Amino acid sequence: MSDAARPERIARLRAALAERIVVLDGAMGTLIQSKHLKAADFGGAELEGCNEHLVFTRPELIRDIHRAYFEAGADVTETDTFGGTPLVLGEYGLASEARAINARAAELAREAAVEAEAGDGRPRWVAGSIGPTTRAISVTGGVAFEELVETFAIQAEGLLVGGVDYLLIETSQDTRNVKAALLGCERAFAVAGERVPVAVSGTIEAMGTMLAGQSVEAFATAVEHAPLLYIGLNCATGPEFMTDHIRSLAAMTRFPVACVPNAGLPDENGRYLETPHMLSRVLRRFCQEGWLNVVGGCCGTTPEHVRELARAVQGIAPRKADPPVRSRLSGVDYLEVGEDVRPVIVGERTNVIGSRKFKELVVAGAWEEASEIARAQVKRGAQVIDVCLANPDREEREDLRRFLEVVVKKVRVPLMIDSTDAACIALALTYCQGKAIINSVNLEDGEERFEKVVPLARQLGAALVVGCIDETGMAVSRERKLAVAERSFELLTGKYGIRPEDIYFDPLVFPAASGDVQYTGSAVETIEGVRLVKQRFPTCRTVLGISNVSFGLPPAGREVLNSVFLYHCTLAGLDVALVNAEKLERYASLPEEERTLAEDLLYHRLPDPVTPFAAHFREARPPRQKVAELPLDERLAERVVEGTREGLLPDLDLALATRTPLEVINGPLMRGMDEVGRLFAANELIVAEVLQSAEVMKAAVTYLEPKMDRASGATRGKVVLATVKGDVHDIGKNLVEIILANNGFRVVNLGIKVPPEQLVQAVKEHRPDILGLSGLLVKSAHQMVTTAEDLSRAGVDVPMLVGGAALSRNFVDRSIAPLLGDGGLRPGRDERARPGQAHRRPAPARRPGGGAAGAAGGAPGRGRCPPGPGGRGPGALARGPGAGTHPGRAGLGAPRAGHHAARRDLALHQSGDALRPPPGREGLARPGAGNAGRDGAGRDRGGQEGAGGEGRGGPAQGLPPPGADAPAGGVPVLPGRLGGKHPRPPRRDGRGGGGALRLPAPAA
Ligand code: B12
Repeated sequence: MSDAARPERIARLRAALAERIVVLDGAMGTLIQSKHLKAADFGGAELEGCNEHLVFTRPELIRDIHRAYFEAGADVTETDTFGGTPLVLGEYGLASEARAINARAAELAREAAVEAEAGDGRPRWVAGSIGPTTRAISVTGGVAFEELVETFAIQAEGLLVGGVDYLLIETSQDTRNVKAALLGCERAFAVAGERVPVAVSGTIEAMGTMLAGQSVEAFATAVEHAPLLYIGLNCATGPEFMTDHIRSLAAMTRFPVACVPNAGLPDENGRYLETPHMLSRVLRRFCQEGWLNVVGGCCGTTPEHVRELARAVQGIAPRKADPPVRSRLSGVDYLEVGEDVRPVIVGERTNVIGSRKFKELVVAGAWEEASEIARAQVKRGAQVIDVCLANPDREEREDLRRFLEVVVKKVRVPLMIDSTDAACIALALTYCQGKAIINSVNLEDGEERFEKVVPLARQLGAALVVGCIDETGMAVSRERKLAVAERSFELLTGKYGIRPEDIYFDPLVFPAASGDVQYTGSAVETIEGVRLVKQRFPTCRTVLGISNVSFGLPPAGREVLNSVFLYHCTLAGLDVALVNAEKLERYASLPEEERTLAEDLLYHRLPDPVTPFAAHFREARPPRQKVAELPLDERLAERVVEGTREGLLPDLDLALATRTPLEVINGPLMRGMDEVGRLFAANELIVAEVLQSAEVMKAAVTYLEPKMDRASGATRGKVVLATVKGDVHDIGKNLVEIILANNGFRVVNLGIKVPPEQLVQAVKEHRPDILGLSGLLVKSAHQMVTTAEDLSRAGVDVPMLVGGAALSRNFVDRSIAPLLGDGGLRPGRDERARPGQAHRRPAPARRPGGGAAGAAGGAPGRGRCPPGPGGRGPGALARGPGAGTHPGRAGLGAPRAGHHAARRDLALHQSGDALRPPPGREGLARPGAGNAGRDGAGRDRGGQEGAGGEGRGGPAQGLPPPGADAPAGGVPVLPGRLGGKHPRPPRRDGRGGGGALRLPAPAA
């Protein structure tokens, strides 16, 4: 191939991707395996199993495989180089031949492509296959990041020399490996003096994540910095199982999308059983849905699969990418920094400058304990962790390395890399599986810092905190903050190629009460600066280090000022806040007087607002009205609102003297939860505080559960329950579980964030009589529609019960029920329950001094969601005689004793008319008469032990961190697939074998 031809070929490939669905070839490894080669074919016993060496020893066989795929209708063939890095070839003593092997492999594929093109005049392309190597750096370790970069660079060099049209980083199990491969490709381009496009393909295992733990969203976010030819998924499972991952990927990425499945999941003998027809039927549907630009086959697929596939997708228009612009971050978990999650909380305690405890642990080299601080912050609601190891007395880089090695195994949330040293930032980014935020860059020394740091964000993938500082110093006034932001924006998006949604402006916080005159009145400038910057750059985000505002004040006053400042910044549009969420006073609980003192200071309302503020907090604060003095029900609600367990259990006992446990839950406790929701929507509580309230609610339910009536004999039927994908709310679902279990149902609780394919599997495994879905977010209502579609397509014919705050009867009837077959949502005897009984639960009486949204001086509370018509309708089971402790509510009542077949007994119930947010609520009803007796009705923890179920097992159980269904902080390490891609025959000497990742023993 002449050099001049390659750019032209690449241009044609790009054009083809926009015009039609491009077809990749099928498996290389399994096809080689099917030839039953002998040791001699590989070049001797020492090389047996080294598929890549066949390009020297059996070139005609490899060329024939390419030919066969082209002849079957493939547009692209992949080189026989899956294990072609020196790292993998080294296991056969072939490391030094890596360049030559890759070059030869590319030549063979090119020869076949040229031949095929000459035959029928259709263009053909060659993808240089780059496998994941035998080490996944986050999982197996045993390799340094730089070593990976170098090994991938050598492979890419060979592939370029041999004439590939693009490089395909495939079967990716660990995004740190992918990042190393992307850097390796860049290194190879520099050597070759020529670039080709790069595509990335990840592998989502049957458990729903990559081997190193990331979901498809977290993975796509982690590589979105690279200008990819396409992004896709390959290997692991058959196509059906990939449905949700591909749909999610297609919904979010700006790149073309590929789906390259195995011919099904291999059976116990390693055979792939999906026929060409089965595979192509599913992929055709994906194309018709508008999800794909590229299709192909992985392990187990043959030229026959490709032939049918090419035919099946012919004429279908490719996906047109039009994803919404979103600010995305990821660690192992994915985080979208959008309007509905404001303010995202960044834990600031893993910072040697801000936390003495952390600093001391670092000095002592107590890395485990130091990283426990990060974990504790996540557990208490931090959604990002700030990491700063810049102790001037120590070697920052080394400390950072030691700390990151431990912390990335403990926390799943994205990291904020807080350093002024570019080398430290670069190092830190190599430890992040996902997309971190760099804190920070600014124009203090002109563009110097942009020049040093911004390229790192572009090479390794990160968002940027951009401080409002320029050559003249830190911007104090709102106008200067905006001016610096405008200049930074122009430079970053224009000259440096940063996307607006990856810019997090920091309008800067100054001590409002330090006595330094230059900062007098600076707090209101920051608040208004946030507002101006957000108005000017709505696609960008804003971030503030909150605690600085109160520097120099008495400790009690600091936490109050921080809290009031955060509240006003959030109203002004703040997206991300660095705070110590554990210490923050709850804004909602502050006495009016303290709010006013704080607001006077922040808004600089008096000639001297500092003195009265400091005096108030220097003296002993006047006691607030004691919760203990409130009437019993208000007390219970208040403990939920305050997030405190103090006195909770004795109060529950008191309440039980006159009411059933369910009445206590549906009454004061739910009123407390509703008030939490209201305050949350009004920005008066932050997510960390809501978590504390949720823990109190859970503790109360745990305490009350054993005291509930139970039906005898768990024979009414089996229910599989789950909170839908993307949603972590589980209190309601767990309550439903208790009610059902107490009424004679066996419940399999799959946990939170359960994707459709896991539900399909659970239905197959558990064969339930009812499938119960819970979801509280508006997007969860839509997720239920998607889930119902997938269930119906998978032939699941189980009645479905749905519930949660954002659902309405109307939505369910119109959008979900029609998707299910006859066995689906059916009106049952509970049709008697009136639809549309919207009910708004009154908020508990506020304490004197406990202000409402929009308190003095503040703007009116800005809800996270537009006010709905009021009223909400959680799903209800068949409404028993005693249903509804609150008049006008369809209750989750007990099925009547004597009704046996769950399918007949239960039906879905929703009320209300529109898809809308809370706050009205339907209640739980007490078990119907005749259900007394305690038999400890069976409840299964997940049925997928260790994977999906968040479990309520046992009293005072911990809360899963937001976004994590796995045990807090831990990154799951799961067993690898047997065989891997392109499996190799066993080696006689038992060594090596390559191809599959070597993994530690499955975690217990
Ligand atoms: C506690 C809570 C949290 C806790 C959840 C802890 C946990 N382990 O569940 C935490 C702090 C983690 C949280 C996180 C978030 N939350 Co939240 N959260 C709430 C809150 C305050 C209470 C929910 C609750 O537990 N209620 C008590 C239970 C018992 O009631 P329930 O869940 O409604 O269940 C009843 C019925 O709905 C029904 N039901 C429920 N499921 C099912 C299933 C079946 C089969 C049946 C039959 C019935 C049924 O029966 C139950 C008993 O009556 C609500 C506000 C509210 N008042 O609902 C907001 C709320 C749901 N959250 C909200 C938001 C925005 C979020 C976040 C996005 C915020 C953020 N900054 O990150 C994240 C979302 C994370 C995610 N991906 O899911 C919004 C949703 C708005 C929207 N438009 O979508 C709400 C409405 C708050 C608000 N007003 O802004 N949240």
